[in-house]
Amino acid sequence: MLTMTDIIRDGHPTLREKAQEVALPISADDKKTIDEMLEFLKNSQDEKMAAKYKLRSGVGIAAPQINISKRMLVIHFYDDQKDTYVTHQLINPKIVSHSVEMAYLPQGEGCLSVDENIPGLVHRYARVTVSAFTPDGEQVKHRFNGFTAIVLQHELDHLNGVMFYDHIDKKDPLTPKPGAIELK
Ligand code: K2U
Ligand code: NI
Repeated sequence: MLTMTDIIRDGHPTLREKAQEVALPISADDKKTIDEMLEFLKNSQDEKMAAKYKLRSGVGIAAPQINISKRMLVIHFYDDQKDTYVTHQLINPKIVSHSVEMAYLPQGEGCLSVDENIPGLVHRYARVTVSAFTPDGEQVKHRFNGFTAIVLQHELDHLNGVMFYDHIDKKDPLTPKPGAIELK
């Protein structure tokens, strides 16, 4: 199982690389990796497992964060509005369209690969349409909004060597951009 020792930290060159497309059909190795990434998120959200293995809670993870420079990401979290889990294992994901409108989390963002808190608003597209492949090789298209859109864009940034704090306005980190939606 993956633990925090498998997660590389800010400053590691892999976090600044553009990750490589995954060859399809996905290899057994890549399938194992993307399943371990999902297992990590589930474990990190399980009180007992997180305490036992000292896991930081995560709602998303991208392969470069475990030093695998491939275009694979996983998001997994409980959506209490829909009363169900949101779970996606996406291979070679691509934003094919997005809103003009921007959105942000009022508390800012964190990252499993960044140990310190970096305050500041991260403005992202409020809605994105993503084309990707599932581990079973099916091509899918998802329209994400709200928190899911934020998580997806945070993870997709990792595939392009972008860190969340790259988006923070250095001069005015805590001022929302005009028209941007504050997400609860
Ligand atoms: O990619 C990662 O480092 C995982 C991040 C993803 C993320 C952070 C902030 C905003 C959206 C996505 C971790 O999930 S950070 C921990 C966390 C946990 C619950 C809610 C928000 C952030
Ligand atoms: Ni991150």
